[in-house]
Amino acid sequence: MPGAVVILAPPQVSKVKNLVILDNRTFAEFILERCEGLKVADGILNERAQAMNTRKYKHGLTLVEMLVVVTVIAILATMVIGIASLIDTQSKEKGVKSIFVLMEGALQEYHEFTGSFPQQPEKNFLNAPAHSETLYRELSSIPSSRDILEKISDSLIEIENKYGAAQTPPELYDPWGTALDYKYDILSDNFPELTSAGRDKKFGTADDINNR
Ligand SMILES: [Ca+2]
Ligand SMILES: [Ca+2]
Repeated sequence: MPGAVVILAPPQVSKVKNLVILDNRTFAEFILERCEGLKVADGILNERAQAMNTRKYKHGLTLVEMLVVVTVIAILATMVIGIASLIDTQSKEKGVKSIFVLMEGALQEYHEFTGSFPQQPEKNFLNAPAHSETLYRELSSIPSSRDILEKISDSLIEIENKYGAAQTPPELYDPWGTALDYKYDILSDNFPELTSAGRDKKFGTADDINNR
């Protein structure tokens, strides 16, 4: 068409060529530079990972901390064992007092029937099993006393025979397995004396339990 203005499109320039022109470098140099950049970034990431690992190591338990933990566990275990032992002792002490109540009842019945308590004037804890045998034999001879004796657990009577010792008259034991001592002297005592050797199984020590 005559007189028409023809507008030509601007020449297409590739982005890569643009970079080459702007930075005045070859494409190969550009790629190499980018690769270097990636290596640097990779190095930084490695350093960070190492730093994190170091921090993790620091958060682990040191030897001193381990010792503290072990000590605390040992103290707690000792406390638990101590409390269990205390509860066991208290329960056995209550058991002894219950036996004394029954024995006193049986002794009262014996006194009602005979007008006196079984005689056992010797004061010697070494002979406690023999003293206990005397008491058991006497109480068993009176029906109303024997009825009360039968309420006492079999586990507290005649333990020595259960372990194969020579057959001897039965006697009474405390929950720790020591024969109960019995003493009554009509000339000096108002009421018979019953004694358990207590937890330490020895007579004459502070933990002895007496009915008086
Ligand atoms: Ca015996
Ligand atoms: Ca004792």
